[in-house]
Amino acid sequence: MKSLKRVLAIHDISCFGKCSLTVALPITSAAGVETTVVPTAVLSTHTGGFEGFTYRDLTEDVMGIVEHWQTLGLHFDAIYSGFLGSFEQIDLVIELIARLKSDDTRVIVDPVMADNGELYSLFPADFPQGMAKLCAVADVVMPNTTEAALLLGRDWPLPPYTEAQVRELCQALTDKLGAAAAVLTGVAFDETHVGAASFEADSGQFSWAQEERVPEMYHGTGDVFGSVLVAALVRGASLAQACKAAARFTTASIQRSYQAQTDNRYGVDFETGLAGLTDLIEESKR
Ligand code: PXL
Repeated sequence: MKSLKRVLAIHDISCFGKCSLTVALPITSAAGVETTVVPTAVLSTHTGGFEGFTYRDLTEDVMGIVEHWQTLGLHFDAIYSGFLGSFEQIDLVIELIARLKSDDTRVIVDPVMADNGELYSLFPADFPQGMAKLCAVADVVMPNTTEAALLLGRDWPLPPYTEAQVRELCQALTDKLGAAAAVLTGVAFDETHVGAASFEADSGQFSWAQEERVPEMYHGTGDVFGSVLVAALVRGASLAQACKAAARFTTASIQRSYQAQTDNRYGVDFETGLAGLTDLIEESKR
């Protein structure tokens, strides 16, 4: 038997609302990938649309966890970071990567901080500069179009986009941030489809995955997409294949929640898709 691939997921735990670790853990595990976690904070809910949520910061615990693991000599096939609550946490994750990364570890950074043209209100205006520092140590950066614009210090380009515009944005992300590859989410070429695009700086390979647009926004979909992307990459999919699998799985999850008419803040029904996830990833590789 071959041993399982191992991912380290660094996100908060939003106890209710299906995002960050409550999404990353089940999805990567269901994809047959061992999931190790560093929880950066515990919140009663995520911050998108709920009032009065609790927030326990776990910044102080992170380095102790890392130092213990260093005594164990653990190997990670991927390190996947998401929502981080402060500049201090960004610096800690940069240090964690330096200490735990091996030559063959893929570092995937989702610079969670903005959507729909706006920085989330809990972050200061210079937060994108901190995230850009973290992106510089990533193999793959995974912003949505708003985050990409903030990272590059540009205005948010209103969708729909042209192919040339998306390619230029992806290339600028790798050129200016120093990451080897970029996956751009929230990419729409017309009114009825949406998906992701990917670009690899070394080969210049650019590709995209488009799915039918559901006319509703749901919380946590970036984390669903990112978790499938990471699982597919460590299972040997190319970046373009991993994007296709992630877009397909995320859209199917959104469609189920849209049909069930659940509250947008409560996340999407990814659970129903878990049993078929490994097959979906393997099919994307053919
Ligand atoms: O899904 C990203 C995310 C993760 N964690 C927390 C959040 C958000 C997005 O708003 O608030 C706490």
